[in-house]
Amino acid sequence: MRDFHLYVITGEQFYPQQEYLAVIEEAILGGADIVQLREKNKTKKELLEMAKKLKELCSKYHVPFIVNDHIDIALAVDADGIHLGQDDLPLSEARRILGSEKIIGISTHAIEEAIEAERNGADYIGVGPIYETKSKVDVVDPVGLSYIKEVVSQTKIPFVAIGGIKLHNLDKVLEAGAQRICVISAIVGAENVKEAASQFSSRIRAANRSE
Ligand code: 3NM
Repeated sequence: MRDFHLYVITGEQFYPQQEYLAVIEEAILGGADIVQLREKNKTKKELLEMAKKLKELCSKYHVPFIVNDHIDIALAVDADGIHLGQDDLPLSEARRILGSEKIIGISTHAIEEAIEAERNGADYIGVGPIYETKSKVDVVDPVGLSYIKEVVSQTKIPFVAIGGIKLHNLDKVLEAGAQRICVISAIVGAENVKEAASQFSSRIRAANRSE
């Protein structure tokens, strides 16, 4: 897996007046270097159409394209990988279906889950929600910065910090040890998506350089 630093996820509720492809293209132009399709209120048919177009867009910019939850859609569009939740298909099954070349990520909310994901061969994990978020329903309470520190000290797996990360709290997340940041609302819901992505990107890169 090629490394990345700014992971952007779709969220149609944040740009009701805009076309998702245009929003995601702006995010990529601003610096997003991995993209995930995650829409919880769409039919499979709708998701498949979105996935096809997003895959094409991401390929144009050489940005990996990940599908949330739906392994059939990931396979159908030859996505670069899949992102799983704790209650989705087990990692070993996903790996068997997708093979060793595809990226498999999994959300984790506690150190035991992070250690298990690493042991089971995930390519990366989500670490969150760091702060409160309205972008995911039924999510656990915020885990805070301490969870980032635990993951840094107890695992070697690449991770993205996620959940309520905004420009005003980004520095704290980076200082806690996150090198990769995952964002929905603060980027796709921004008035100027490209500018928001660009600010996230340059601050993450600067923090990674100064380590
Ligand atoms: N997963 P925003 S938090 C999709 O903790 C998702 O696993 C989370 O959206 C986790 O950047 C989250 O708008 C929502 O807070 C992130």
